[in-house]
Amino acid sequence: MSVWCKKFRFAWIDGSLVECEKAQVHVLTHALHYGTGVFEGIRGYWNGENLYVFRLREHMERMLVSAKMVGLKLDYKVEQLVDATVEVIKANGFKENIYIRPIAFAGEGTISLDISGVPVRVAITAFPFGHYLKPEGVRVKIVSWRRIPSFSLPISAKATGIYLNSVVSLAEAKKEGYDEAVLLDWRGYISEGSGENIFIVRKGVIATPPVTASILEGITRDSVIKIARDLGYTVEERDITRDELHSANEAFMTGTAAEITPIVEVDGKPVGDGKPGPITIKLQKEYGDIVMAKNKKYMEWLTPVY
Ligand code: PY5
Repeated sequence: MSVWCKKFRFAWIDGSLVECEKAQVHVLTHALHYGTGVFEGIRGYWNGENLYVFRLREHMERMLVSAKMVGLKLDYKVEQLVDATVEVIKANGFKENIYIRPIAFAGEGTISLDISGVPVRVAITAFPFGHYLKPEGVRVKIVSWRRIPSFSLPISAKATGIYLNSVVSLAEAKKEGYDEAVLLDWRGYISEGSGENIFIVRKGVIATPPVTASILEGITRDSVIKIARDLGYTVEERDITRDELHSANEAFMTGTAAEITPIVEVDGKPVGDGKPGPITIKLQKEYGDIVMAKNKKYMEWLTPVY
C-alpha cells in the first residue's frame, strides 16, 4: 500500500474520482523522465465550521498559465479545476487543515522530447497537512546554487523540472545544518527560498524582490503585499542585496506551504535580535485570521467547501 493511502481515500484523475491505490502512473510517463509537468500547492483551512480553500481560483489560473509556458495543452477551464478540487475534498470528507496538489503532466507515448503528441494528464490530490517550516522561525543559508534565470527556462511557470534547482539548494542548506535555502538570482541579488518568496523589513519599510529577480510570483507574496499595505505599511518590490538581508531588522518567507515563516538567522548571523520581529508577527497573525475566515474583509479569497 502507498504511504499516501493512509492519508486520503480518493484522488481526482482526468475527470473522475479514483481510489488512492489506483492513482498511479506508468514508469515511462514522459514527465517522470523530463520534468514535463506543471503543478500547484494550495491550502484548505478547517475553522471548526467549514473548510475554506485559500485563493483557489488564482492557483488554478496560474496552473493554466504554467501549462501554456511549458507547452502542455490542457483541456480544462479554471472553473472545471475549481469544481474538481471541491469534489475531491468533499469525497474525502476532510475536516482538518489540508494541502491540495493539482498536477498536469505529459503522459505516455514517446521517449522523444517532442511533447506535441503526448497525452496530457491531470490529477488533483489533497491530504491533511500541518506546518511545512517551523512557524517560530527558520535558520537559512544563502546557497552556492543560483536560481535558474528566465533566459534559461520560463520560470513564471510552476513546472516540475525547475524544482531540481530547489532540491539541490535545500540539500546544500540542510547538509550544513540549516532549515532552508535562499537562492540568489543570476546577478547576485536575493531571489527566493527553495519553495518560498522572501521579504525583509528595514527601518519599518517592507521590501521583497521584484518579478525580475527570477522569482516565482507567489500568491502568498501577493496576499502579504496587499495585507501589509492595508495595515498601512510601505511595501517595496525592489532588488535586495545579500548585505541587506544580513543587516535587516526582520525577515520572513511566504508560500502556500510555508505560510508566513520568520527568518531568525541568515548564514549564521541573527536577523535583528534573532527572534521573530513585531511586523512579521503582526502579519502572521493577520494572515492566520484571514485564512480561517475570521476577517470578513478578505472573504473573496476563500472558497467554502461544505
Ligand atoms: N517560490 C517557489 C520556488 C515556490 O515553490 C513557491 C511555492 C513559492 C515561491 C510561493 O508561492 P505561493 O505563495 O504561490 O505558494 N511552493 C510550493 C508551496 O505549496 C511548494 C513547496 C514545496 O508552497
